[in-house]
Amino acid sequence: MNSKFFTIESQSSGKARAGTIQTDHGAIQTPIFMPVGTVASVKTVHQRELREDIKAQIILGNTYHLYLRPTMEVISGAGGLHPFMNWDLPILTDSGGYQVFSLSASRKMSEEGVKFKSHIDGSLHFISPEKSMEIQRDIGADIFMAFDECTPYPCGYTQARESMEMTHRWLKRCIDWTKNHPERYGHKQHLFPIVQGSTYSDLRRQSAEFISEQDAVGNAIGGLSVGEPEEEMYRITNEVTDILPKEKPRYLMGVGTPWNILESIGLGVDMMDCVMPTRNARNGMIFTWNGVMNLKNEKWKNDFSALDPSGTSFVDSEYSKAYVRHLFVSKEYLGKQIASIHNLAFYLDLVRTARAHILAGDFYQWKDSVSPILRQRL
Ligand code: PRF
Repeated sequence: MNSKFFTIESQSSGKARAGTIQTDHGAIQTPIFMPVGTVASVKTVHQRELREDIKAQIILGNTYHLYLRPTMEVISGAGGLHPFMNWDLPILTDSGGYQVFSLSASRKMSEEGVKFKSHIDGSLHFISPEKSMEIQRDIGADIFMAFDECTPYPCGYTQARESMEMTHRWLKRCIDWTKNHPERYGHKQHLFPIVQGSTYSDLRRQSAEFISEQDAVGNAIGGLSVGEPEEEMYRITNEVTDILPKEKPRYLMGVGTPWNILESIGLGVDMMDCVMPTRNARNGMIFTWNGVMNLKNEKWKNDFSALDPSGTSFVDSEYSKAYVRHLFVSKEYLGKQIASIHNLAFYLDLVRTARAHILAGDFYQWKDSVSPILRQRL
């Protein structure tokens, strides 16, 4: 069964690989970028645009947000998140812990789980590893994440070790719960464990070995892109992908810029997600093969050329730079929508092109050729 979940089609001379993940809601061609749809909505973007224009193959949802609102009563009542939001391709959910720490008004963690106050109405809640599994099962995610603790950066060695050890104990509880409870909606739901260990090589090694031993169908790398220097992120990613089983997909959580994505693919990462394309779009920043553009800039005022002549989305040819600048200057919602569609289409084009070069056997040469532009500091 495990071998069918992920098939590697090509492994280039380095660690980059192209493959296919098979879920009951369809196949995912890797390497893949997964748009973030935190509250059952990829902000400003219709499901139809995601599917038909952007060509997203899988999107993310968040346990923390969906549990608080609209609540599991509503999502279960709808028959799960797929029918609720009318998205019939794969969905991956994050487990909640990471969002509790970044969003809730206050929280208290113990071995048992995390008590927290809702960022919406201040109400009190408790999520344990078991509860997180139950919620993600009820959401109907095709891939769901283990309940972990993401250490901040910087993090002292002892704290990083104790946190990692608790993440491992929580993982065992997630696996136990999952084994003892049936799936809800008739489609397969797969648990991915998460490697932690901050920036300490020995902890990362220990965590990657422990996670590998659990024999899940896929594995994730957490605790990165939390403020550490980029070189540290690449170093740890490289050390962890050396240990995680080659024949299973590897998901680097919350990464990153277009350049971070290409570097990570080069280190053997298969799946990535980040709010950057949509969040930056709402601030008027778009990513293109010719570098980043700030759409609010005066210099586009009278530029009636296409938004992005090298872009793959309909918005790139149908609207001009001057028009989209005008929408941003006028604070029109449509500006945010056009920029979000553009950025997601660019991120999907980026990973699709990376995949094509892996299959063609020249991924690393191609990456070097686009690095002068894509490596620009934001
Ligand atoms: N754990 C979980 N979700 C995450 C992270 C993590 O470490 C990160 C770290 N960049 C993003 N999202 N569960």
